[in-house]
Amino acid sequence: MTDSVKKSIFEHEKGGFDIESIKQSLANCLTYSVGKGPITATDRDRFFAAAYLVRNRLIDRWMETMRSYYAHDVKRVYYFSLEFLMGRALMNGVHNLGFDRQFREALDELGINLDDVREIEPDAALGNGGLGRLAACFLDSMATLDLPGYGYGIRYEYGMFAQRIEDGRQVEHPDNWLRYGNPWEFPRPEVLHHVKFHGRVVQYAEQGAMRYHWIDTDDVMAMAFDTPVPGYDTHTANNMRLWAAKATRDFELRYFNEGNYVKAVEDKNASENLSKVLYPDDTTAMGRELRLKQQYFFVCASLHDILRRYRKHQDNFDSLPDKVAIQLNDTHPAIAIPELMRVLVDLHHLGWEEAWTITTRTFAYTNHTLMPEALETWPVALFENVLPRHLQIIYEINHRFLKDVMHRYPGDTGILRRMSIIDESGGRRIRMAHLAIIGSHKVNGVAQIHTELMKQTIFSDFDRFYPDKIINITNGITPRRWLNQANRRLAELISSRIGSGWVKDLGQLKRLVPLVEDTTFRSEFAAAKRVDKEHFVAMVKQKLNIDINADSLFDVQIKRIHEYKRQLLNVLHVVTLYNRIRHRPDMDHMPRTVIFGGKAAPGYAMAKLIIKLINDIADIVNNDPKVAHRLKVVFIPNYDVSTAEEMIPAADLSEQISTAGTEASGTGNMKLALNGALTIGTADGANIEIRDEVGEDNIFIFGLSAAEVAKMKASGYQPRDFYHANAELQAVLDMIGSGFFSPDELDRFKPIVDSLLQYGDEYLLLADYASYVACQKKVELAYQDQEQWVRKAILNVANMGKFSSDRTIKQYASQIWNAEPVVPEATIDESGESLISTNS
Ligand code: NBX
Ligand code: IMP
Repeated sequence: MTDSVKKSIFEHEKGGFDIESIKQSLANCLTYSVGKGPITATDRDRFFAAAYLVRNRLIDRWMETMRSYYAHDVKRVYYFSLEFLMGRALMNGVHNLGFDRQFREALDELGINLDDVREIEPDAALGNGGLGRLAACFLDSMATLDLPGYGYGIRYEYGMFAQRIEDGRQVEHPDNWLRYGNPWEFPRPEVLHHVKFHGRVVQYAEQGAMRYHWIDTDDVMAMAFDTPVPGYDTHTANNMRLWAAKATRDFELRYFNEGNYVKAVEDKNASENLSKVLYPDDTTAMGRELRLKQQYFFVCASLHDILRRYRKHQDNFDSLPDKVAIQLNDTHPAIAIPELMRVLVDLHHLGWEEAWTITTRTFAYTNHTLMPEALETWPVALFENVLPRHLQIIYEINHRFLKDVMHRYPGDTGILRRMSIIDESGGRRIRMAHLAIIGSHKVNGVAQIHTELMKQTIFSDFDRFYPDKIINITNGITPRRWLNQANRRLAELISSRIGSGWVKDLGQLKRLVPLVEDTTFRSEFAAAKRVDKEHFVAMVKQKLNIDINADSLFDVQIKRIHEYKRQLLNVLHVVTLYNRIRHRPDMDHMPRTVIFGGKAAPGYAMAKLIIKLINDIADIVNNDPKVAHRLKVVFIPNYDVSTAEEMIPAADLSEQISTAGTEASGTGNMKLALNGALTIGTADGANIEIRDEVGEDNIFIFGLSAAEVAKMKASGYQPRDFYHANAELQAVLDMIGSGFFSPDELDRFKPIVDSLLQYGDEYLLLADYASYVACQKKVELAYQDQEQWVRKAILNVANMGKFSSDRTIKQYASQIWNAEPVVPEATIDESGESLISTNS
């Protein structure tokens, strides 16, 4: 290749966003990066070429962003999370770089079908649900707002399992997402950190101070993989750094020297297992040693990486909290608190008090759930074995903390017991939430009601002890992925009327409010929804061979399957409608399609049985000639980020029906409302704030409030009273319990009915049933007046501005991180000379 050819390839790669450059670049990437020509290339090859094309256009921004952070020596924000549910990156990259139209046209001109290429990309599904997707939305917002924000986590080799439905049941399949390679990641084999486990602690006095050494450890290496995170319509591209476990060299040598080659390779495998798989449970704390090791593994590597970066400019730790903010995504990374203490005290010989001040000023903790089974605790004995020095440090933190508590509440032993990091009831366990609160300067809940309940219930002692520590920051979602990308039709309609400023400033959607009076706008809005519904109809036909009717109300519940989210309450309503149709077939029944999607934790038998129940009901209802297409039930398999992007634009009704007081916030509720679905929901989580924004008339709220739930539980809730008082409810439960929907196994669903009638109905389905069914009737009446319905839908979209994750992130930046945006500038001049020293 001549130099001039090389140069022209390079020029194409760096940059052009016009159609010709994109076409040229796609050909170049196919040839020089994938190694295929146009005749032999498969759709996968074309996907990789497209990915490299996008990636090449990101790299300069990414490097310039990193350099400008150094140049300005800015305060960096580090989001520590065991989960990042990123989804696909291709169109997000195209979109955030702002060349959607050119990209589509270029592919078109080359005769390449964009959908075929786009759908090759596996989702990056390194998360379970809300908590993991929130982390992904936050990365998008931090980059878009030019905040120096880094994601730190684990590069799981297997992400969230793929769900298949076989004979109506969930079957889990491994998510081998890296099989064909990941074009977005840059391996950094030189960025390696030692992570220690097990071993023992020796202590000795040195110059009048006690020193601690953690020795005889089993070590694992953490190797960095970097992924650029592009902001929308800005030069900023931030970094997400994920760690993969690698065996240490000396580990291998030990056995090789003993001549035991096979054992060496086996043990190498064992240590590399650390980053093998994501734990697929989103509400139950995992008391497993491997999970604890995953947590420490990524926390240790990340902290060392951060301190290395910090020390390029600083020779002591005094200004660490002015340069570094670390946000703990739930308690999963809370071990970072004793780890930073260990580094400062044991390795750098700071005094305890000084180290503690630095540590608490650096960390902040977000709580995502009040569910008792999700609150992480670890057996002391396990900790002692895996992280012996950290256990000592936790004891010291606890000892000093309890001394302060004792000072404040002399003689109150109850409060010491309640607030201690160590739970002494039963086996001794470490309460990670207490550690996280004590070691952070701010703790936040994720919606107003959630934060209030946190302060009144699980953390009430802490709220009294640290009056301004616990604050609320209501969740949000990125409007880039969840409207502008996922719903092109609606996005373009909106932009045609109010411009595209809303994409970065979602409050501008308010300018749609006057357009509810505009008949053209209303009919265009309805038409956009209609086309999205038809797309969904085609998808369901193709994937499931079920015929659904685009004229029916699309009633959608998509989220993890969990008893507290009450998919079962929705099911009870479905069977109620079925009975009404069966018993009065000649009456008018409004056509409705009830659509479910969601995964159950593999070990959660009740959730899996609910999936089977939905599918068994679907089989009967969908094939009953009496129903005559007025009711359809569909379970969409393998609900993930990409499926969500397909389903959300087609929804009319959004089911957000958790027992009041159980759903911390919810973010699916925001995505659906932003896409013009009306919500039927309880006064729970962010539903309450959505109601405040869109107005009572444009949302369907039913059921007990959180306070009423608490009161009913306290006064001895009797689900059977509700069963006996309501004939329709009774009929529904009797049908399910006696095998109407499972003629091949009559008592299949008895455990479900028993959980309600025999075992106390923990989530108060029966108490809310009548109110839910009545509310669904109101939904039907509203839907029958299409003009009014469309007005309500528009007002939902128009009033969702608050729920942009940009607003959320600005609040974190000002109320917790004290971080400022940095507008990156090109720091490399034309000749390629760096303008900033890169000496480290
Ligand atoms: O976090 C979710 C909540 O359930 C949602 O209400 C909320 O909108 C979302 C984002 O804030 N929580 C979640 O996905 N997982 C956990 O909360 C969780 C906590 C501890 C644990 C496992 C999962 N051991
Ligand atoms: P890290 O911050 O050391 O992980 O490096 C990330 C990126 O930041 C590097 O690939 C460089 O592009 C840039 N970078 C690293 N160190 C320096 C520095 O000292 N000055 C300017 N840029 C740097």
